Amino acid sequence: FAREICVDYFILKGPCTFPLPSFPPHNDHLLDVLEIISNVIFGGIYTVIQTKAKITVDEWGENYIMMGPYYEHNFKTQVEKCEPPNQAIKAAMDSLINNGCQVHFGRWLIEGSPYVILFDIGAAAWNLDRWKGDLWNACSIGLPYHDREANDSLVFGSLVAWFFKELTDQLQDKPNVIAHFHEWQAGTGLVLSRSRKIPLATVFTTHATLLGRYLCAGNADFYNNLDKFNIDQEAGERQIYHRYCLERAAVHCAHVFTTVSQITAVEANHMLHRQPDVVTPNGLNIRKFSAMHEFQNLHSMNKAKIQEFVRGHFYGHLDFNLEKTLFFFIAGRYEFSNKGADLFLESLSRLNYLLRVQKSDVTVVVFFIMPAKTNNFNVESLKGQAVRKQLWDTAQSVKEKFGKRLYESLLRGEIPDMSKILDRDDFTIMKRAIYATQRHSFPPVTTHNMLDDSTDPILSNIRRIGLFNGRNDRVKIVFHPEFLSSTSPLLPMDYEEFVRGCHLGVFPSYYEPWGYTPGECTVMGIPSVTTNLSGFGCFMEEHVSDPSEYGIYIVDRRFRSADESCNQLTQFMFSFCQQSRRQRIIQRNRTERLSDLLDWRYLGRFYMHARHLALSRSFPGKFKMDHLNLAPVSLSHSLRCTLMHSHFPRSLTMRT
Ligand code: U2F
Ligand code: UDP
Ligand code: G6P
Repeated sequence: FAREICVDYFILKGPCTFPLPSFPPHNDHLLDVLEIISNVIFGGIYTVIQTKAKITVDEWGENYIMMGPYYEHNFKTQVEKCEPPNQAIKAAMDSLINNGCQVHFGRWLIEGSPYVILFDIGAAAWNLDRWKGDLWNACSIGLPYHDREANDSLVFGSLVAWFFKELTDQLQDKPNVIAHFHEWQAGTGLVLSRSRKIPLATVFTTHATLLGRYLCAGNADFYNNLDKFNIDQEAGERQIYHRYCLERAAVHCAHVFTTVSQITAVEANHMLHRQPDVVTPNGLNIRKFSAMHEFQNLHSMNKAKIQEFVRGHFYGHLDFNLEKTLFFFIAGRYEFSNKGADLFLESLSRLNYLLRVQKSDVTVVVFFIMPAKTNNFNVESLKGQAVRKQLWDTAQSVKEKFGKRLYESLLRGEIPDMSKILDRDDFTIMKRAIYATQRHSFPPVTTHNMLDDSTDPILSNIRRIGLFNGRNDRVKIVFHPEFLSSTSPLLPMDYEEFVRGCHLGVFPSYYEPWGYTPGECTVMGIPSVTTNLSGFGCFMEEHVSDPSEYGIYIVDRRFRSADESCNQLTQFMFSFCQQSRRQRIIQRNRTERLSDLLDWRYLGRFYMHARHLALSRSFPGKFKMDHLNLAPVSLSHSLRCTLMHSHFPRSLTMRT
């Protein structure tokens, strides 16, 4: 462990009070870990499951299996079908299949290649009414017919519980099984398994509480009133009472309950009435480059791609210097106030004012990457890229002619008359190309045709603050209401490339149990803004003594008024605009050095701890905490040990 982590200890604050296991448990008991997720396609939970696979496979090998719903297309494109390696699993699957269910087994083609068991919800949906009855008998929760997601989760959960019954019958009391469920959609399987007394060690992780998400999105003063909400009534009014009951039941049925951050632990205590046993912070798979300059080069290459897009998008208005243009962005689920887009827009308006009155030569292009309802790219944005392409082609063809004539002239031993080397036709072509770049409107704020243009919160606020990409504006806005893809005709980059090409990620969330986006920036060496209401921001504040030195700017949204937070964010961005290129390069190097702190190789230990705790609670006769080597190890102690093995030059105190 000590040798795995290479973070200089003096950037870390005091000891972490959390007990960490020092070694994996003995494998004598042939444990199986089954991790159950439901309908997660994209977003943070997907990132957790996908990135954590590698270290879990390293720990458990063939005994680690993920379970989820079956989607034909995903199965065909991402899973390699194979036979279960374990006879008991095969028998349990066969038992379901012989009863008319469809269950698939394979390897998920991601890093670590974990095994997956996938249950076809549609093929088992005919059992729905009967299984609704079973759920009612188990815990008196009824599901309305119109809530498709809740009904699907019941079918999925019933299949999972049935599978566990068959599996544990096969195993008798030989190996023990740990089942780890994520989110309420998977929680039904946990509730049913426990009510049927199936011998499993269970863990339930919530990545956000249902009510927390709803209440915050509704503009409630959430954190000041945590203990005052009438939670049953609030859930009822939002017509999510049954979902909330499923979530709360899963939380209370689990042997071990975990959540992703301390701030969500407090929230869960109030919204779900159980204090989490373990906080399991979200990590990432850190890919280390052999040299610092490699990730700096990636920044440079990807920035050039963004600059190309900007050349097209702002054609006819390119009166700003691209070498002095900074790219900021916000990305994620489109929850306008939860993700802090409201605060961001207001601060951008103030930043624009500051840059203008200071007559700054810096321009900031801000990207909003948040999926909304659209019907494809708009004509103006596509035209921008076509115009840029045309100018490029014109320049190329004139360059060819110029080069050829120059070459021939040199062969004749003459230096040509530069004013005559191009003829009238060439000038005509160039003039036509320039005339085509005239436009009578401002460069568009959005790249797509929005379905709810008049009511869209980002667009409405842009209209209010008047940031329309005018010539005098130093802050320009591009709202890309779709996640990025390398096949886009407009901005052909995937998300990772885009992040690397930007200068600053801005994520001033109000409700953010963890928030992967700023962490992803960190590991790519891109500075970012987060808040002390996000799990990530609190984690950094807890462990790093001066996060802003390392390119993590934490906006105080807890103890300041909205206006003060807005000014603070404006100031962060304004100071950032005043940095020189050299300062930015140095800061990126420092940011990247924090990435070890976010590596699953270290953070995965909290998941290990949760599993051990679940074993000791569900099978107390077999597993005791001390058998499981759970002597408390403090974070700073471990990190201090690493000093001796540190591969890094310890230059962290260097100031820019
Ligand atoms: C928490 O975030 P979640 O992952 O639970 O948020 P979800 O709403 O489940 O994320 C999935 C979203 O991804 C979006 C879509 C889903 O709602 O809007 N989406 C999409 O629809 N299509 C795409 O192509 C890409 C995305 C929590 F809020 C975070 O703070 C935590 O970091 C996270 C992990 O613990 O859990
Ligand atoms: N993301 C993505 N493509 C995009 C924008 C975002 O794949 O164009 C991913 C991003 O990498 C991150 C996730 O969406 O992993 C958002 O996670 P976060 O925890 O910030 O928020 P959540 O959506 O889970 O609330
Ligand atoms: C990287 C590259 C440098 C480039 C710099 C631009 O560090 O290695 O060659 O000059 O990026 O930085 P900037 O912050 O101006 O995009």
